[in-house]
Amino acid sequence: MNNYAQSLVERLESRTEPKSLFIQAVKEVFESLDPIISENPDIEAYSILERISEPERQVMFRVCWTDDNGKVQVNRGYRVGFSSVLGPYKGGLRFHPTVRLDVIKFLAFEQIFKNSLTGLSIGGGKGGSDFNPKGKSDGEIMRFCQAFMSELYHFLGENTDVPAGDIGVGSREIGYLFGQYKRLTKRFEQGVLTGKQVGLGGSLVRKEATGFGAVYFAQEMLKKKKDSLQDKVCVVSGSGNVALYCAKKLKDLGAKVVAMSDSSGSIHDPNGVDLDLVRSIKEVERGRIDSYTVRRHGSKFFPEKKVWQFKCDLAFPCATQNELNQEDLETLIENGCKGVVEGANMPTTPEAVHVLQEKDMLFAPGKAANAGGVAVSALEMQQNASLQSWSFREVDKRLQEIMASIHDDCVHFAEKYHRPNNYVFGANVAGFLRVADAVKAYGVI
Ligand code: NDP
Ligand code: 2IT
Repeated sequence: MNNYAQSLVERLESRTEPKSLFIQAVKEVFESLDPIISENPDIEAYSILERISEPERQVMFRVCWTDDNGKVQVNRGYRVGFSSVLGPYKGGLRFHPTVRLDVIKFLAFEQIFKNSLTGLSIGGGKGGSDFNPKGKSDGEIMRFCQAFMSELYHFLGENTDVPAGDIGVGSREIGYLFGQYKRLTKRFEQGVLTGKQVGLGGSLVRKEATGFGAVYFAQEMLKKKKDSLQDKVCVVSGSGNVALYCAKKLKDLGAKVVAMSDSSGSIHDPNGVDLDLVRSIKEVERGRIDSYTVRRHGSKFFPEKKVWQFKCDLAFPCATQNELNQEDLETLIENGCKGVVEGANMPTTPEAVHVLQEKDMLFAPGKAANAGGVAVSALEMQQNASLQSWSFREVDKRLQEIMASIHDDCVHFAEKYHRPNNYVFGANVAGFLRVADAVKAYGVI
């Protein structure tokens, strides 16, 4: 890594917890920037890296709510506004017991470059809580969302900060959050949250966008190699929003998804996973994935096992960070896997990414491949601002164009700097340059 970037990483490390996910994300971006820093002395002179790696603001707050037994519960809420040089802070909210400031900082940092890659006017932010939605009643979810928004609303606005969903937050939670925002502000400010229910200001295709987008990105990569998704055997980790619609689009394009998972284990279905059944278990019943095998002959459940153990051509990590490590990758490679496409944020460990690059395998980094979700969020903001609602076909077409354009930008910068096929490099450089230009253009603020 360039000396200037390295000294900054050391300074950040001295102020951060060990094994920080935020530092992992910073290193991954900075490592790509060597040639850019060398040819642009202004980056160091204007302290661009320092300004990009220090969040503009971080909010932490207490969230008190009452559970169904009348007991008062206390959680912690977060919102990190990392960069607003390209637009209002934009990024999801995560409700999961593992959430802490470091998790939100890493996600918000990734979001800056992802959002830049979309070419749309959105800055980078992220938020969430250590609240665990699992097993909670609908009333408990509503009361938690209302309590969370009662603190967060001070910091939001359609031109300031626009949250959406992430792990544990879907259109139900966004509905409760919007209702409370409206109640507190007395304003029907539709564009203040995205991922709303369709019919209530939500965009068609937002629900499907991240998963569909990841598959459109994979399709572009394969097309460049004169290949396609037809008959490819795929494994998809997770069974939430991103995983479900990634699997659906894979199937629509002729691939076969043979395994999916949740945090309790994996299911393997050699005949191809029945996606309507998974959707009904996870989206409607909010149940556990093992119940799939009871209803589907020939499938098997593997408690606590990951999907990387199964033979496949392509792997789609769509659950959470660092879920695919070097050992997992070696198993995938032994079984003939040719590539990894990240639907989740930073799901592949740095060691596994290194192996993928050494072996020149197909590798689509999350900040490029999963940008479809936030891109359609920005399209939702555009529709809300202009009081329009576009058809499924129209939004899907725009999503495909955005994913193809992100793909081409990655390829352009990878080739320009003699790193063909290196989508990590291409995505980091393309995302960074647009942000760096804006930081410089706006002066020292
Ligand atoms: P969901 O909450 O809908 O689904 C998450 C899935 O991942 C569930 O199957 C869950 O299993 C599993 N999972 C979550 N945490 C863990 C964990 N610590 N260990 C094992 N499994 C886990 O979330 P999304 O589908 O929205 O998000 C998935 C990933 O995609 C995240 O990395 C998110 O940041 C990223 N992403 C999401 C976008 C969006 O628009 N929603 C956009 C871009 C990226 P279980 O049900 O058992 O908890
Ligand atoms: O990680 C992500 O890009 C998201 N969770 C979606 C963010 C958004 O604002 O739609």
